[in-house]
Amino acid sequence: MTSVSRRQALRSIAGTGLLWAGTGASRAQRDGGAPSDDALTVVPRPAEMAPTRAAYEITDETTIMFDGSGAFHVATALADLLRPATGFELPVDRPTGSGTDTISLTLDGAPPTLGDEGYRLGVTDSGVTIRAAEPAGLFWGVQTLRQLLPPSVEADSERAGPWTVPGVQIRDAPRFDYRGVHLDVARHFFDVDAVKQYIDYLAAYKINHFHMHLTDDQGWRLMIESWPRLATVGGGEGGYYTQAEFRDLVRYAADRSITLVPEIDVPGHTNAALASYGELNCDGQPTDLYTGTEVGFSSLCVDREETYEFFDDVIREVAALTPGPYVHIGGDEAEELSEAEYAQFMDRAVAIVQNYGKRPVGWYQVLNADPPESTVAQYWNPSRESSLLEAAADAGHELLMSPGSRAFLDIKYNEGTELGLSWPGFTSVRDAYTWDPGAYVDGVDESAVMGPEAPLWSETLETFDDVEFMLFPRLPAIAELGWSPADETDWSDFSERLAAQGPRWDILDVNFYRSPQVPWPGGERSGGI
Ligand code: TNX
Repeated sequence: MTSVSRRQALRSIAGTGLLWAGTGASRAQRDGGAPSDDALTVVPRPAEMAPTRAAYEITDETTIMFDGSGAFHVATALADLLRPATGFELPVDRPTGSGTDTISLTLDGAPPTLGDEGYRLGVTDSGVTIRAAEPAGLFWGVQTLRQLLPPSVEADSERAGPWTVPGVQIRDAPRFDYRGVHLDVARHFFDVDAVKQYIDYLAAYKINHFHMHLTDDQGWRLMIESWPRLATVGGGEGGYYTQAEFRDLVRYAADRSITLVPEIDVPGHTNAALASYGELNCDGQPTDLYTGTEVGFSSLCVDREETYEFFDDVIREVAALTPGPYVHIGGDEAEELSEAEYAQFMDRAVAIVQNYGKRPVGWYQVLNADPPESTVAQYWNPSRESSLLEAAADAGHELLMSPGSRAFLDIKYNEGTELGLSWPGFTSVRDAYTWDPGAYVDGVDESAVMGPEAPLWSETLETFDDVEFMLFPRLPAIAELGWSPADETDWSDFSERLAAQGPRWDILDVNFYRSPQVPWPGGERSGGI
């Protein structure tokens, strides 16, 4: 780590009262050097992190203790994570005996200031303790512990230790309540196993919302029992999720502290629906299935009652499948409609979502229909100026920040990237990291921002290898912007911690982009992008 970043680490700790009695900023002078934070390459960077001289080695004597209902499933997740590579038994148990040689996960005694997702993690010579107010906080603490261990802990078969956790005291909580990543399964379909893998990646970087773009011109990917042809016809050759499969994904995400946000994109981006049911078209005739990449050419027929019966049925089923508070209704690029027609449709669509007890989310064009204040608007323009967004923030709307030139994970890294699009230019890893979700659009205050979300559109992505190549290493960049304090986000420090993730991805066999901006271990920095 550079001296600059180390200085920053000390400053942040000093500024937040995390220096331990008897150590203090003068420890370095007193005993000839503070403990090094070189091993503390955690991404996203914890809010407060102080290296200590302790170290704990996980051995075949280690027990995982849990305290409090809701902690058991996190303890099990930790055991599942550690057992393959260590080969240790790692029994999961309630607190017993001496309490030494334990990794202890407890919901007891956490200060309320930690919030729903915060945690404390402490390492002594005899064990590790993670404390949180809620299971989500414990789960994020476990993700931090994972990154404190050597990269080989990620292996799915036994590796040589030692499994040493460096001494550290961490107090951590996220900057934003909403840290999202999206996946477009409509342009290309990704099956349940692939999506679970994707969810695992999000969880490792403390992303807590997974937005699934389930429908578009090219495909309708979720079985709707009351309108089955949407999936069986509109799914085309790619396929769709049965409701049982989708429920499984919702549960898989929830087990990892991630809320699934389903998107049914209307009234545009609907060719797959229009091809499945003629009555959704103004002329009553089904369209042909479509596999191209144009946008803006399709629309539900806003003057037909069938359109609203269809949408009501769809949202009823989707709302029943997803326990989270949000249903995303798209609303982008409805270029076939006049402003009045668009508003006529959206007024009713938003009301339907609310009627099923959900909070509507729309791409920011939804603001053209003047929806109720509880509607969340997702910004995706590259521009830093938007009078529409400014007015929405003033009117009390909450906003998600997904600027196309920074947060879109489907944009090419540079002109040499074979996959991806380039409509907003290129987005290097550094570009993905060096912006502030709380201060991106002029005149929009951070208080109106729910958080960042990184969309991954799949027009050009046919395989899961392709998905991984665009996701890594920009996912951790956006994740850190969502989690870490704004004044702790420093590119040079981040790029070094990011570099330390590379060996983990190699072991996990992730197809990541080895950006020359990042000083990967063993690699030469070439100064490119
Ligand atoms: C814009 S962001 C779109 C998508 C494309 C994407 C490609 C938004 C609401 N619409 O339809 O897939 O750009 O980068």
